Amino acid sequence: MLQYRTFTAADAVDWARQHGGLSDPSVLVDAREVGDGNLNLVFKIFDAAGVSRIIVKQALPYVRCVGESWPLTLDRARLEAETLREHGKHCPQHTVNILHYDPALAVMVMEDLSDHQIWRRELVKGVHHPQAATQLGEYLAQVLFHTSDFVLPPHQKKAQVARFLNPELCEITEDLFFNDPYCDHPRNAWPAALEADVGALQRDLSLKQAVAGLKHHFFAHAEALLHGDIHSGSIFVKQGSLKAIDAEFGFFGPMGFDIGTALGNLLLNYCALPGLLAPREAAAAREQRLQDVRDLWLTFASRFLALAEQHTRDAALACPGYAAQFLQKVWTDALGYCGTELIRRTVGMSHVADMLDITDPAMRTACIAHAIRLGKTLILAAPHVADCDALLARIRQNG
Ligand code: SR1
Ligand code: MG
Repeated sequence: MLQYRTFTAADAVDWARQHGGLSDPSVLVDAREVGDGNLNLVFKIFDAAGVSRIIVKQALPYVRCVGESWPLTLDRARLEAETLREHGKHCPQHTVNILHYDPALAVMVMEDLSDHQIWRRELVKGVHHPQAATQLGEYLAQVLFHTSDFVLPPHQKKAQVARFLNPELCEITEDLFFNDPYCDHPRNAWPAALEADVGALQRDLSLKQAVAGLKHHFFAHAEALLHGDIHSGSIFVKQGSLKAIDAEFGFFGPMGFDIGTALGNLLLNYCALPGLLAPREAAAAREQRLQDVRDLWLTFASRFLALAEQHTRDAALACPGYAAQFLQKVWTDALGYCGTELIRRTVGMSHVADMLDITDPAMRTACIAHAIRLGKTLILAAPHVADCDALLARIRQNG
């Protein structure tokens, strides 16, 4: 039985040779640690020509971006590998392929996506991928529908819920999304000029009640196997292709959380664009982001409804009109969660490159202020925003 140890580059090469599935593993000669996320080690494994061929990812026993003072379960590697494998069954074209997983070492070997780019980096540069939002809507519809009660028999569903219990990673989300930004917490950070805005946010009782409702729903609604952290940094794109990665936050939760997280990151970019690009380019890119929002939701909703018409296993859930009614609730939840993503990424701990890369401090502050305002509006207005057109109108009104 292997004992856990932190991989060196040489270990990663050796592991990729054993488990990468190459017909001639000896071509793999070198590794570079490239992880820029908050939690894990990620090695690219190269052949002699310097071409990256395989990825080896290892969970550390703590939160990487904080250090050993914040321990974290190694079981998250299992949850990530199994979530991605489960999602890969339902949407292989948009899910990274996991080639091997080792529980003792908390190591995964996966397909190399070096011909793709991280979507957030593209959005920050103003590079448009016109099919990405539609593809993300397709991914979310397939994986959420097929892991829900619309498809899984009750005993199987409950066994899956148990298999994907993820209390430690969920607790991170519970704290970072729904607690920290609304109180005085050392993990929070915002520009000094926004002190009054954040103070008002933290004293807003109606807002805090709405956030409590979203947190409670996150605790209590095991609707489908979520990705759990589907922001634009967890998505690789190239023209015509999209792949979801990084599913260590996977668990059975409310569908609106995944959709809201995805929409929230498009809107963070929307708010940041005036600080990232020249005015004319920023205005054009903002229209593209709004189109992305529309494409994502409309694709998700239409694919979900089509799947529900063809495949609903449960007699009660198959009742005509029920799937559409359910989707309306998912939409309302998604808008609320979208608002919490905007606020936790600007007031809370995990800030995003969309804002951090704005070089002019005054402009950065203005963009962050916009995201906070929009987040607050969405959380409060979610039950009154009937559809995508109403959402886009609210976003435009918000500045
Ligand atoms: C301590 S982990 C902080 C954030 O990084 C991950 O990517 C998740 O978004 C999490 O909330
Ligand atoms: Mg991640």
